[in-house]
Parts: sequence; structure tokens; C-alpha cells
Amino acid sequence: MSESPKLALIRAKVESFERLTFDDGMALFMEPDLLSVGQLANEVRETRHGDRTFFNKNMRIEVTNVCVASCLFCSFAKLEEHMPGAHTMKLEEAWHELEKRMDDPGGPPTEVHVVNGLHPGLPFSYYEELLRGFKRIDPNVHLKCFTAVEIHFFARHYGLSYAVVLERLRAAGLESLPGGGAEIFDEGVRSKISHDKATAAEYLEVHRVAHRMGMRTNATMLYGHIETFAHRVDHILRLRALQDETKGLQAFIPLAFHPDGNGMKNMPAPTAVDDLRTIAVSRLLLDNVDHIKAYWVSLTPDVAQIALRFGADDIDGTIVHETIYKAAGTLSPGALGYEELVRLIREAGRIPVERDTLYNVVRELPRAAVPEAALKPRDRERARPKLPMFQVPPSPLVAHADEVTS
Ligand code: V47
Repeated sequence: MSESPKLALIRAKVESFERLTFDDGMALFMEPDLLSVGQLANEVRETRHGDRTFFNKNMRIEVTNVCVASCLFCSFAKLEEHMPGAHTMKLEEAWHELEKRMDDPGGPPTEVHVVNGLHPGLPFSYYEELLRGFKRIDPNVHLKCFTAVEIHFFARHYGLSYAVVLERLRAAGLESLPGGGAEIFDEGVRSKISHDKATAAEYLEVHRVAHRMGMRTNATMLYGHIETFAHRVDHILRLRALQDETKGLQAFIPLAFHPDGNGMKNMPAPTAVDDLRTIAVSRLLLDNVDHIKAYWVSLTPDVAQIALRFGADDIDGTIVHETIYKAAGTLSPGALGYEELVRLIREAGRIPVERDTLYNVVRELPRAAVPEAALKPRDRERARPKLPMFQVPPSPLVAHADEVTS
């Protein structure tokens, strides 16, 4: 199929580093030739990162699912502590989750990623202590905790400014913010799917304040429910504008909506075609954000693997405990081992690069000589390049391929 005139114009812009517009974003979403959109996004991805594909050893933990907000898409939150299925961890329980991972065969997680409900009954010191406890267990672990929506809630609930909330949490060990809670910025859609938590402007302001304090953050977009393509383009461009201002966003993560057990359960989940297109358009529009993450839990490992050829350069991490998507009916497993992630990346013809949260390279692994699937099953194990992780101590960070892969 020859390229459509619209796509040819967009290609010319991309190749001359000209910024794409709202209309270009719409044209990319409407373009019937998905593969050409993907190919263009892949070219941008390869210009930035070549074949390198990032992942990390991380741990997800949701310490409480008690939440005063009533988001239509959420299958995880419980309004009150005494409701069936509600849980709030004692601090010792939360810390124990990290303690259990300290002897993982490939080394302990380099990141703890915390996302919670908006609990009205906990003191602020609970969150400070939570962070301090993680750092006591492992001073090297990076704490990527609390979405901008949680930071906004803390500010309102405890009568503090965003800056003071962030400063106090930083003093307790916080190092960066995850991207959750962005949903869709358009005020009309947001008022329907999550009317009683931080607005789009408040979400963006929390990130702005964090960036000004020197903290890096991620951003997300929840797609595939009641929003339109125009809302998605608008969402991405609001993030691009923030990034022009602060340069503090390090990764963008489109999150595919999962309908089980929530207020939009009658909607179909987005298709793989929609997933891949959304990744590709994000890569093309967000010319000032380094990384596009194909979050394997939301996409499934299979689609995430293909997304690595549609603009994504990161696949998130080993995770182990994930409850938000589990509650919403994801078909993905709860965890992927280090070797499985590496294999997934290699099978996509890419080079696996273990990173820390701030994208410092922990170790770069060799690419696969031939796709494993081309080999007889009995030869696969033998042909796999050996992972160095069992011979090499997991830290210090920033080791390079030739040091560890020979
Ligand atoms: O904020 C909730 C989303 C987010 C559903 O920063 C749902 O590196 C789909 O933000 N269907 C939490 N999505 C997860 C998140 C995240 C994930 C991976 C990496 C990073 C990062 C951040 O999950 C929530 C919400 O937007 N979510 N329910 C659902 N039914």
C-alpha cells in the first residue's frame, strides 16, 4: 500500500524535526494504514534509542485500597475500611514485602513503586514512616511513590502546600513520582469518569512543582473507554506543553482500560490495534519526552512485545505484586521474571537494557543471535546468551555491556 498524502506530509515533518500539530495527531489516529504509522514511530524510536529496550527490577505495592474517590473505571478501591475486600497494611507488612525480595536470585528490586487509594483516616506520618522503613531495609532502593492525585489529596487533607508535601516526603526518602491518576485531562470526560479527585490542572501542577524541585516524574493516559481520539491528542499535547516548560517527565505510559468489575464494565476493552496505534501516536507527538513505556501488565506481554516495534522503548519491570489490573480483569500474569522479560525483549529483536528508575544503565545484555522460536525447543536453552546476573553483584549501578556480558 502506498503512503496516504496526509501521512506523507507527517513523515516529511517528522524527518525535518518539525513539531506535529493537533490535526496531525488526529490524522495519525484516523489513518487506516496502521503499519505505516507504526513504522514512522519505530523510526523515531530507533533514532533515539536504537535497539535498546529498557526494563527494571521493581516491586509494586498498594498499601491501602481505601479511597474516598469514586472513579468509574476503578475495580480496586473500597470506599471505607470496614467494607469487604478493603485493606490497609500495617507498616511492618508493607516493609516485609521488600524484605522478602532482598534475596531474589537476580538481586533485590532497584525500585519500589507505591500507588494507593485516597485514605481519609491515616496520619501523614504513616506515609513518611512507610518510606523511611523501605530505606532502612535498602538504602539503595529508589522510591517512586504516590501519584500526583495522592499528593494533591495529601495537600488538601493535611492542609499543606504541594511543595511542603513533596519536601516532607522527599526528606523521608521519596525520589520520584509515578504517572498514575492522569486518566484523561479533558474536563468533560474527567467529570464523568473521576469527578472527585485532582483535576487535570491540579495533576499537572503537582508535576510542575515536583519538576521545579528537581524530581523526575512519569505521566500516564487511560484510554479506550468513553474518550475520543481528540481527547487523547489533547491529553498528550497538554503533557508536551508541560514538558516544554519543565523537562521533568521521563516516560509516558498509555494505559489500556480494563472493564472487569468497575462502573464501565459493559464497555469492551481496547483492541490490540488501538493499543499499538496509541503507542505509535504517543511516540510521534511527544517529541520532548525520552521514553514511551509499553506497560506489559496493561497490554499483555504479547502486545507489549509488538509495541517495541511501534514506538515503545520500555516495558516496565518484574513487578511481582500488581492488584489494580488484576482486579480489573487483565489477562497478564501478576509477575514476569527477569529472564522472561529479557527473553521477551530479545524475541522482539531488541537489546535488553536493565535500568534504574532514572534510566541509568544497570547492565546491558547481548541481543539474541537468532530468534529462539527458530530453534528446536531442545536447543533453545543452550542458545540463550547467558545472563550475567548470577555471577555479577547487582550493584553498583551503571555497568556497561562489555563489562558484564563477555
Ligand atoms: O492511576 C485504574 C489506572 C493507574 C484501571 O509511572 C486502570 O511508571 C486500566 O499509573 N483499567 C495505576 N487502567 C498504574 C500506573 C502506572 C503503571 C505502570 C507504570 C507507571 C509508572 C504507572 O492504573 C491508575 C489508573 O489510571 N487504572 N483502573 C482499569 N480498570
